[in-house]
Amino acid sequence: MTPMLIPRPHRMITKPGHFTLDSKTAIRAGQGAELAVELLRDQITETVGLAPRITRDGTVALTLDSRLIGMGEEGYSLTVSPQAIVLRAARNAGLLHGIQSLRQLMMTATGHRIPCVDISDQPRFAWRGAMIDVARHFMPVSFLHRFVDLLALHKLNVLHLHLTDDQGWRMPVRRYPALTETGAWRPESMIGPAGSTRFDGTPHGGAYTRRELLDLVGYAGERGVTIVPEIEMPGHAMAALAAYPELGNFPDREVGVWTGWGVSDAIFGVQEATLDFCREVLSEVMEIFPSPWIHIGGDECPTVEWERSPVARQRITSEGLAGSSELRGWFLGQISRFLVRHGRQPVCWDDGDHSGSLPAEAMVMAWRDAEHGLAAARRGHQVVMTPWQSTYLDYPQSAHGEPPGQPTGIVTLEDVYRQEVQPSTWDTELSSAVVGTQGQLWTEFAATAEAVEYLAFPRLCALAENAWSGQWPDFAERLAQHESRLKQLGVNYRPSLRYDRT
Ligand code: TNX
Repeated sequence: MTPMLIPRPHRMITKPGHFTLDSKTAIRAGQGAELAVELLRDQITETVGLAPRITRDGTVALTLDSRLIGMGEEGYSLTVSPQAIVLRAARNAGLLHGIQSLRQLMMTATGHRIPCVDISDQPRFAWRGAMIDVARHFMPVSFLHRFVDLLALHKLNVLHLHLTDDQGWRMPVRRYPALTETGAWRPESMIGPAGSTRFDGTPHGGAYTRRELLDLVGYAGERGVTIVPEIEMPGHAMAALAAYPELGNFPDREVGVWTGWGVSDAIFGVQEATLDFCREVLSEVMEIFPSPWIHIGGDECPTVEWERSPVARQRITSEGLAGSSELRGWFLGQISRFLVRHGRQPVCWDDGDHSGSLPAEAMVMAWRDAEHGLAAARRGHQVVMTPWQSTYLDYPQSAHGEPPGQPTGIVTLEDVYRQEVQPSTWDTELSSAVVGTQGQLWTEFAATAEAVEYLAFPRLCALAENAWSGQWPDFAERLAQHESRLKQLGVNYRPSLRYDRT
């Protein structure tokens, strides 16, 4: 059987013969490759049940060589011959990707025999990710580890963690303990779409500990995955307001952790104390997450409360803004500059960018459509393409046979695969603002890890291939083989890979 990888390597030649892994196989680590070697050893043990030694004369060799920098920060070359397996890269990230290619080869090998290949590989885009919303439904940290591993298998390198929203706050903050004591729990959840009148009657919630988040960051780092944390502001903030009503616009008004779905009018106020709160929270976020990028939300922020708030009106006057709609940009601009001062790159959803008040360093996620990505690129921002039409994995993947209780709308495997990450109509300079793409797993209608996996796969396989290597006619054929890997890992993927909308 010809081995087929996902994502498709930039160049891969299959040769006759094979390398046999057995109890005598040992791994040799070149200088700087010590960390990657640990991962390879674990992968060999997990996949074929051997526990190779690490020696100076092993026949599986990992080498870091800066002369390979022509293959980019994440490129690698992998040669399997009957005598040896040689993996080389300029950077650790490249070695980690090469290990995943080898892992895929091992997973489809018969009798520990790895077919001879010659691979040289590197990605099209630097940002290849998935976002998971752990606010609408809390996901156990063990699942996040598993999910990171599945991302790494597909050479996806970003896990964007949507940690806060109206329905729950999941990150502990030392200065504000009520965020997780109060803000992480809701009495029940809505069944059905926004505005539904049915509720499940059971409390829901949960929060991670600092230790758990630090361990997750470490685990992801060992696999070449960056965890990008998101703290939502100024909208989608009801869980925080439930814990600290004084951060809102009407402190005397009771706000609970929201049990419904949709967009709420209850948002952060623009008083100095609230901005201080956001900066304090982000300081603790930066302690836990070394990511160069910190996401501050910025989406779906109705301004009705600001229209009625004397504090907001005063802020509009003192800052010389045209009205309450400009306050959102002002708020995000303030917080973005704080992050920039701390050496981090702020990220926000495209509707947070409309008034042009973000610093140029801010990165924008274009979720409404590519046009909004273009607008952000014109304002000088880097852009991650996240259009709902092709990256919202919370939508069902077909019109038939999906579990009940899904949102209306369809995003097929093919919609994901065909996304034009750099639209051909953009001129070259603007196209180069696009750093990549990611899939969105919003969880209003996915209450369990199994449900999330079902939505994620195989659509993330398609996204990974599009982001790493582009679109290839043999994707369906390769995916059919890849299914056996998902099976081996016990992934609850959606079988019967139909492309159509019918
Ligand atoms: C819009 S996209 C949202 C989310 C929802 C999602 C459901 C975006 C930045 N906001 O709050 O979960 O739609 O598809």
